[in-house]
Amino acid sequence: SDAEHRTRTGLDPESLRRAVRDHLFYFQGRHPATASVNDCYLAVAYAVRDRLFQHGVQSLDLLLHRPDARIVAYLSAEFLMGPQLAANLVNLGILDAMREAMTAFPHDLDRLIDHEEEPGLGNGGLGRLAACYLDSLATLEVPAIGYGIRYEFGIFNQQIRDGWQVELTDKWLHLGYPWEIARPERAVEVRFGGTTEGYTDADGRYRVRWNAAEIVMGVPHDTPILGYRVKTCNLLRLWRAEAVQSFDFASFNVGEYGRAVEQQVSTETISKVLYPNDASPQGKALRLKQQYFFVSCAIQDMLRSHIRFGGTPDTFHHRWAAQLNDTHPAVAVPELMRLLLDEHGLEWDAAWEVTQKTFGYTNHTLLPEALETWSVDLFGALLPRHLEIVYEINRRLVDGVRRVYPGDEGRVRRMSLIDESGRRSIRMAHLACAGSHAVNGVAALHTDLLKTQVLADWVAMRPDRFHNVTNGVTPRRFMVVSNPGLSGLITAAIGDGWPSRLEALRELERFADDPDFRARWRDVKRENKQRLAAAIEQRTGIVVYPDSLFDVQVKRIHEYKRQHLNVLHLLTLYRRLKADPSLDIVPRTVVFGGKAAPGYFIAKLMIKLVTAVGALVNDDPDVRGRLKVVFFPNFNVKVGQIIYPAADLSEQISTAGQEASGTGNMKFALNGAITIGTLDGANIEIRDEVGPENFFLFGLTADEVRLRKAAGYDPRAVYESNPVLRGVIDLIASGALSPDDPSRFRPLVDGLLWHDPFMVLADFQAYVDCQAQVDALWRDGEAWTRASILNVARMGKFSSDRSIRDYCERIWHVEPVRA
Ligand code: 26V
Repeated sequence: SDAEHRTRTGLDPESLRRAVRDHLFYFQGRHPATASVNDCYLAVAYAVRDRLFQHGVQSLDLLLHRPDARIVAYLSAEFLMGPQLAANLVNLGILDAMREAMTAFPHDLDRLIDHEEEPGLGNGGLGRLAACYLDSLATLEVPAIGYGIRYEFGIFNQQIRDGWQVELTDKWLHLGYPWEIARPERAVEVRFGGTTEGYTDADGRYRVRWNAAEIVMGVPHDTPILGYRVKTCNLLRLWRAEAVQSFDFASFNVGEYGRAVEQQVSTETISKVLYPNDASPQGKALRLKQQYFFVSCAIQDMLRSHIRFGGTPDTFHHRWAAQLNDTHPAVAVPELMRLLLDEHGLEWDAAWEVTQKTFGYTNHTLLPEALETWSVDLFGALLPRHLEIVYEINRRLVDGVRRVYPGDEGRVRRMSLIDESGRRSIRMAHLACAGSHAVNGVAALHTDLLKTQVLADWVAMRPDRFHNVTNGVTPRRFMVVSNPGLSGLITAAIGDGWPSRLEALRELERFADDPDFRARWRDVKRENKQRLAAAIEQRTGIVVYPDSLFDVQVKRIHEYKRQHLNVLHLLTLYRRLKADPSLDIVPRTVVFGGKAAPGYFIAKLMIKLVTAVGALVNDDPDVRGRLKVVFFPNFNVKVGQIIYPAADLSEQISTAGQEASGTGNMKFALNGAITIGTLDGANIEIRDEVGPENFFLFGLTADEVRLRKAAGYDPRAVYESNPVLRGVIDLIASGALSPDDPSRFRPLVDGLLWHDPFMVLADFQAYVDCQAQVDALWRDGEAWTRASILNVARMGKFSSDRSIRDYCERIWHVEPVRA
C-alpha cells in the first residue's frame, strides 16, 4: 500500500516518525515509551538505511542497463568511516525532518548522534582519505565499490592513565552495527599455502595448478554509501573471514573438542584485528594473510560480476578501474594475473596487459621504514603460486631494464622486485609500480620527491605514468555535519550550493571586511569553543577558557610530526611566565590528541611528556589560567568533529619532506583555523591558495633539511648556542617534570641532543619566533577574523570532490552515471 511504501521511503517528519516507531516495535520488540537510547538509535538507523537502500537499488539497476559503464574499485586495507547517522541524514537532506520526527520519542536526535560509536577500521590519514573518497565518488555519481576488511576489532581505544597511553580493545560491534548487511550467499573462497604443479591441458598447453593447504571463506558485509543530495548509492564491501567448516568432526569424535575448534579460531583470526601501526610494518604472516585475503575476495568478486554482466576475462579492465591504496593491496597484481592465467586460460602477455590497464597505485609515504617488503620465504610459504608469478614479472622487468640500460647492473639491482641484500624480500612498492598504468603521490611536493628520489629509476623508464593527485577531504562531514554554525552562516551569505561546489566559497571573500559578518563569524567560533571546552572538562577534568587562543595539534603521535617541538614552545612560554608572572602574554589553550602505535616507545613517552607538562602548568598560580595544556584522549573521527570547528590555530609542523600530504591541515583550515606550518605536504598548496599573509610559515625547507644533513647536522651545537632552547631542554632533563622518575624523559632528550633526525632543534627558534607573530595577529581580533574568513574562502581546492575528479579524468578514465 501507499502508506506502507512511505514508511520505507518517505522523507517527511510524519513518515519518518512512523518508520522509527515500526522499527522499534516490530524489529526490536520495544514500546517507544520504554525504549533505551540504543533502541532508539538502532530504530533511527534502520529507518535511514531503508532510505539508502531505496537509492541503492536504483543505482544498481542503472548498472544492469549500462554494462559499458566503468566502475571504480578502491582497494584499501583501511576505511576510517566515522559515525554514519548524521552524515547520512545530511546527504539524504533529512536532518531537520528527522530531528522533528524524534520529538515524539524519549530521546532526541542529537542524543542518538552523540551515542553512536564509530567503526575505527583505520589508523589515520590513509584510512580516512579512503572514506572521504567514497563520499565524493557517490556525490559525483561515479559507480564505485570500496573493498576492504571487516575487522572485528578496529584501532584500539586510548585511555590515559597516570598520563600514559593505555590501549583497550575496540569492540565496535558490541551493540550491533545497523549500517551493514551481511551477504553470505556471495561468499568466496580464498586459499593459502601448499604447492604448485605443472600440467598439460586438453589443448596441449602448459598450465599450473595450485594445490593449496588451507581454504578460508570470505563473507561480504555491505554498507551503502549515499552521495550528497543525489540518487547514487555506492557500496563499501568489507570481507569477514570464516572457516569453511566450523568443526573438525574427526577430532571432535575422539573427544578432542579443543582441537576441533582450533582450525576455526585460527581461520577467523584473519579478520580479527586491525594492525595499529601506521609507520613500520612488522612483517607478520597474519598481516600478509589479511592483505591477500581481502584482495583475493575483491578480485574474485569483480571478475564474477564482470562475467555475469556478459564480459570476458580479456575485457576486465573495460569494466573495472582498481586503485591500490598504498602497497597494502599490491598482491592484487599477481592475484589478477593468477586468475587470468590459471583459471581463465589467458596467455601471459594478454593477462599482463589487462592487469596493467586495471590498476593504479597511490603512494602515501616516503618514510623508508614504512615501505613494505615481505620476505621471499614467508611469501612463498603462504602464496607459492604468486611467488612464481612475481618471479616471472621480475624476469621480464629486469630484461627490459637491461635492454634500455645495457651494462647498468646497479640499476637492475635497484629496480628489481626482489631486494637481494640480506634476507631476500619482495619490494611491494616496486610490484605495485610494475603492475600499474599510473602511479601517483598525494601532494605536489610528495610527488616531486617520489619522482626525484624513491622512484627515480621508474620515472626514467616510464615518465608518463607518474602523476600528482593532491588529497582532499569531504566538506559534507567536515563542515556541514560537524560545524552547523559556520555552515549556516556561510549558506546565509552565499547560498547553499557550496557543499558540492566548494570553489564557491570564494564568494565569501567579499564578506571578509564586513564588520557585521566578522562579528557573527567570531560568535560561531566562540560557540564551537565552548562546546569543546565542555568536552575537555568532561573527559579530562581540565577547565579551559573559550576566550583563550585554541592552539591544536591532533594527529597520530610520531617523531616526524614533531609534537615535541610544540612542547618545547609550550615550555618556552611557561618559563617566560615563571621569570615574570606579570607578563602580558596571549592566553593559550594548547590541545593535543592522537594515538601512538602500541610498540612505539618514544611516541608513548611524548604523550607522557604532554600530560606531565599539563600537570606542571595547569594549576600553577604564576600562570593563572594564561596557559593550559590538554591531552584529549582517544582522538578519532568523532572527536575530530568536535575539535576542528573549535580551533583557532592549526599545528602542521612536520619536518619538511616527511608528511606526504596531511589532511587534518585541510579540515582545520576549512573550519577557519589559521595554520602554523612548515613547507611540507599539502601545507605548501594550502599556503599558495590562502595567501602567505594568511598562513604562519616557519622552518627549513625539504632541500635545506637534506643539505643540512649532508653537511653534518650537529644538534648539540644548536643546543649550546641557544640559551632559550637550553633552558627548556634542561628543564625536561632535570626531572622536574617527573619527580617520581627523574630520568624518565632521558631517551627523548638524548635522542634530540645526539641524533635529532627530524631537525626539531634546528627549527626551534624559527618556530618560537613564528608563534610570536601568531600572538601579534591574535591581539588584533579584526585582522585575525579577516584571515580566518579568507582561509575558508580560499580552501575550495581541497574538497575531495576535486581530488576524485582528478582521479576520474587522469587515472581511471571513468564517467558519472546519472540516475
Ligand atoms: C603503513 C603501514 C605500514 C605497515 C603496517 C601497517 C601500516 C598501516 C598504515 C600505513 C600507512 C602509512 C601511510 C600513511 O598513512 N600515509 C598518510 O597518508 C595520508 C593520506 O594520503 C597523508 O595525508 C599523510 O601525510 C600520510 O602520512
